[in-house]
Amino acid sequence: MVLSNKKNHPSALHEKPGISPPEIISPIAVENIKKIRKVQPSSQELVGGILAGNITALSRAITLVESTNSNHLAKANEVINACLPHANKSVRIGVTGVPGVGKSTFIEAFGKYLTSLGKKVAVLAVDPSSTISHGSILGDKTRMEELVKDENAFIRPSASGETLGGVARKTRETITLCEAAGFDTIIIETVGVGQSETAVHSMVDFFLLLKISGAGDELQGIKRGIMEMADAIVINKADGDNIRKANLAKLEFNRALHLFPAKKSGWIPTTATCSAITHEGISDVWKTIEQFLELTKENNYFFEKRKEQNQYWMLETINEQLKLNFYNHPQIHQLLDSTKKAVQNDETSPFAAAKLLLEKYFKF
Ligand SMILES: Nc1nc2c(ncn2[C@@H]2O[C@H](COP(=O)(O)OP(=O)(O)O)[C@@H](O)[C@H]2O)c(=O)[nH]1
Ligand SMILES: [Mg+2]
Repeated sequence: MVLSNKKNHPSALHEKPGISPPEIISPIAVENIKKIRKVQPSSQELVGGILAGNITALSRAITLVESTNSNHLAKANEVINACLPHANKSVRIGVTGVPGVGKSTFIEAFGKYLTSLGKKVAVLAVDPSSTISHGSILGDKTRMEELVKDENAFIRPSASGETLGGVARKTRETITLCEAAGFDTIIIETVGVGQSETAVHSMVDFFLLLKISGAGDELQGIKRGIMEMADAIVINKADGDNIRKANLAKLEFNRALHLFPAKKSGWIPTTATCSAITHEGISDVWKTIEQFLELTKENNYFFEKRKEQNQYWMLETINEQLKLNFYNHPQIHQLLDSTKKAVQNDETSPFAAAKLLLEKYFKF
């Protein structure tokens, strides 16, 4: 009885066959989109786009720079060479400091201040550890919420790579592309661990060291080399109860900086305090950089340093390529493991083994 009832009275879910709806996505459109996606823009098209300030073209070219595919790299080189005459008209600022000091928050506040002055700001990062942790990329994006939305700002997280040299080369080339796209202020954040500061120092005009106040032991644990590289030391988080301590830290750093030999630039490094949260002192950091630019352009140091940096990067690229070529050579790759073991077991000296491998490599 139940069954027959169901037959006569179809369930509420039953639908009468009506007019069938048109397909939402036409298969022809899908094919067309696929075709467009496959057609990569030529290097001339990319260059044209970049010079017109097109962000999509800029991002695509950076992706080529970051690629490991040799065709992509060849194309990237074409694009970079065509962009070079249009690059160079910028100020490049490096920002370093230990994790947690507030670099990303500072860059957000500083970047917003610069765009309010009508500047076009590109933010890049050198973080060779990001391939492992991925942490800083996520951190940066959330710390720079306002700057991400700013149409006069461009934020590109760190290129991934196995070596600092690789990441640094990609960042160097990305600077050229950003400048050709019309970005006049390039900010490069570095994680403040390992050797990344040295790499960043060698690609910027002005090097800013961010610090926070400690418990009166400001100078402990700070690497001498980093203080020597700094053009300005800025004590961040100078807000709330921290202001007094930050001012004391500033005095202490000021005293310490005077013990270093004079810089080739003729610039005397400055100390200041700021708060990336309240924005107190942020505009003063820019004033300092302007004074630095005025001095170093007048005494020509600015231009000389950029020339030196170009040479340095040529040599670094050669070193990097030679190393990669050696270690990626299939026969060397094979021999390396057994030779390493032989060295470990004292069967041969490290120097003799290295010499043998190099001799073999140059004969291949
Ligand atoms: N009170 C205060 N906190 C800050 C300031 N700048 C950054 N912070 C906080 O410090 C933490 C680390 O900041 P972040 O920008 O990620 O540091 P980074 O690792 O150096 O990039 C975050 O919780 C920020 O909100 C500041 O000027 N004042
Ligand atoms: Mg950060």
